[in-house]
Amino acid sequence: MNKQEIANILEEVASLLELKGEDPFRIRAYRGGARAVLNLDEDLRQLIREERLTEITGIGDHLAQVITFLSEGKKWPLYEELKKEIPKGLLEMMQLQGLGPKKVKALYDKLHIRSIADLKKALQKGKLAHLRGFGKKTEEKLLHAMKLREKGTGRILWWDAWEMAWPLLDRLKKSKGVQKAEICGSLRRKLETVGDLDFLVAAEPIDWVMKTFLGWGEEVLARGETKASIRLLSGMQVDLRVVTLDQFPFALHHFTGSKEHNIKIRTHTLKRGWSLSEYGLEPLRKGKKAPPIQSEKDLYEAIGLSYVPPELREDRGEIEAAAKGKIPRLIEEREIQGTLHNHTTASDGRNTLREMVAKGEALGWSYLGISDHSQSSVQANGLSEERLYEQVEMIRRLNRTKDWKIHVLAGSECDILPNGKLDYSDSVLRQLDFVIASVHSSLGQDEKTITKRIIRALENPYVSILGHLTSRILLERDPTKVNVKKVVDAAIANRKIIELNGHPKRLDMDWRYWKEAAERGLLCCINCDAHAVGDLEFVRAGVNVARKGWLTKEAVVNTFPLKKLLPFIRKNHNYSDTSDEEGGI
Ligand code: DGT
Ligand code: CA
Ligand code: CA
Ligand code: ZN
Repeated sequence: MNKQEIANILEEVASLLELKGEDPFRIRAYRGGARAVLNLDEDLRQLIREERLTEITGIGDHLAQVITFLSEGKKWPLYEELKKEIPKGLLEMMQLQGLGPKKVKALYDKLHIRSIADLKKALQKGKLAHLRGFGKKTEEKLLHAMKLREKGTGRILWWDAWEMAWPLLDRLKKSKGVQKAEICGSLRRKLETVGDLDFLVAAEPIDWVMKTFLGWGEEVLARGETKASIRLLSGMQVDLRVVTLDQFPFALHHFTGSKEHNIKIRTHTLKRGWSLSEYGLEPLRKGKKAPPIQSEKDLYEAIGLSYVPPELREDRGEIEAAAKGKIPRLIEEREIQGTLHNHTTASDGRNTLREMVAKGEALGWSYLGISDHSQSSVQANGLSEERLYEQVEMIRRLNRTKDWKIHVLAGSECDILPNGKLDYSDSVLRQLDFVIASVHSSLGQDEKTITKRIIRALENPYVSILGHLTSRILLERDPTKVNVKKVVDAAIANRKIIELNGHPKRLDMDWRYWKEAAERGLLCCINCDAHAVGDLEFVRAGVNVARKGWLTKEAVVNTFPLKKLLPFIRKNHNYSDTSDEEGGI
């Protein structure tokens, strides 16, 4: 069992105990354990081997035992008992927005609701209205949450799909007879959510790899000589196609998609006198001979196009650009020099300032911005002015110690209040190195109001960056109704940066807007919205979708070295105010 799977089980046990109304202390311990496992910097297996698990904060003797047990693939009696005792549907119900363990328990005890399907029926019959603690509002919320869930059925976040897929790819590659193996489909194109996993393999003979693959299935959905589909225990569908080495580049291109890209490419190819299929390239007139093709790059070249990276294959002008040799050199993860949207234990983060800084340094970044929540975000333990000043002072001191090479920037993720004012006064904001302004409340405002609200915030001279434009949570919460074009116009006019929030659940502003916005001069900052050290790796998810948005390093301010970055994030500051406090820049 890998660390994701172990964390999932700990989390599930915590939820099951919660449903039983058990000791909150115990529940918190399992939940903390799940997080600790997920955030491990070191290799889990090595920690187990060296019996050093208990050195990790949040993992005591008991948890260490459980984790060791699970990692060896053994059954954990407590988990098995709980699963028998509590209907599976209750856990699924807890994933609905607005339904915590107490409410689920009440529904089960009083109305015998055991699944989302039961709940839907009860809602339709208006049965919930009489239950204590379930008003009209809760009913509406639940109906909406259910609709969202149905819409999103089957799709999962790219990040989760990737975690699931890469170990499988590894196993395919090691399987007997396999010459080449690749991930295809939306996962390879780095789409924000993924419907199923697609694998392509070149193998000779094919029966070994086929057998291995079918063995992973909880259920075999389809099987043929060269293709098969299975369903994993998690419910995810996985497709496999096996081809010969000669066919591999053609099949790789075909199964990477998108469908729209494929259709356009085929039309383009026909016009040039060739017919392209998943098996090869054939001349329309006899006598013509196709050049040797060993890679996708050869394939694109043979049909008169420059190579199109998978992220761009969405039929958004990439074929036209490739025909003119105008595919840009897309941004790469290694070009990122730091990120700015990061939380610490001062607000709702799980790691301290020092821990976050140490991780930033370990990643080789040259700067790290700290942007805890502002005072109105009470639920996120937002900082009062006084606490913000203390933090700024702490950061300045930390920079002076020269304990780290990385430079820490003192900022804030300042709420944009419902009327468009900021949550701190200008005299506070001007003392910061940068300000991210974000909407966290009144998400239901109509388009005109919320658009005006955000534009007003962008007009504040001390705001540097607009955070997660639409506040969407992928597969969970719809984006706000903001008019993106107007906000982008305002950002450009006020010379503000818009964030590309790399949190796998956000990826906001959406990649579909970036190409045009950047062409018109908008600058991007790829952030992690990190609430723990492990989250700093979300930068990869941000870079993925930045690439889908055609962004190059010139359009992304956090590829700039510190000296070049500062004028962009503080351009309206009066530099004399901040005197020599930033020594060392
Ligand atoms: P997903 O799974 O919904 O996230 O999206 P994809 O793009 O992975 O779609 P999937 O798994 O149905 O198919 C994988 C690729 O196979 C797809 O991107 C392009 C290719 N493909 C599938 N069906 C068709 C088709 O009807 N026509 C063409 N030209 N290509 C197809
Ligand atoms: Ca797919
Ligand atoms: Ca598929
Ligand atoms: Zn936020």
